[in-house]
Amino acid sequence: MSKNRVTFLLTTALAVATVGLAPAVAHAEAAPASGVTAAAADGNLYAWEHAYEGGRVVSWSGDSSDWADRDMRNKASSVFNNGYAGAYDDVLLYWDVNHGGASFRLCNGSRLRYMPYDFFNHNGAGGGETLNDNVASHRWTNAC
Ligand SMILES: [Ca+2]
Repeated sequence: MSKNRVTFLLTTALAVATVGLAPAVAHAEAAPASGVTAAAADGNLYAWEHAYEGGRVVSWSGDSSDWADRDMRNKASSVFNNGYAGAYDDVLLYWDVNHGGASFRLCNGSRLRYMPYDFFNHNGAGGGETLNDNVASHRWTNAC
């Protein structure tokens, strides 16, 4: 076997080894990401009657001028903005019906699991009051 032939074989073997290694490295890097998959956005705002997502749950894909439409006005104690990321993916929660009074910004992907310690901004009637059992309407916006 000539010296050139040996060099060719070694180079080929090295190339094969390198190619064989690349997918393994890529897979090792991709694996952790797939292991921490979060719940997929579904375009809805969720509200539960009790803290920690307990009790009855309702949802809206659009705006609501009065949470009585889901029998949830002044009853919600936990909420989750599971809207699709993009335009109009944030939610403003309002103290009064028809998007009136003070508001609270619930950014896309955010949740409040225990609302007694979350408060409306001082930007209208109900400002500074707890969100717990006080949300009456909401709308999707670009607030965050
Ligand atoms: Ca409640």
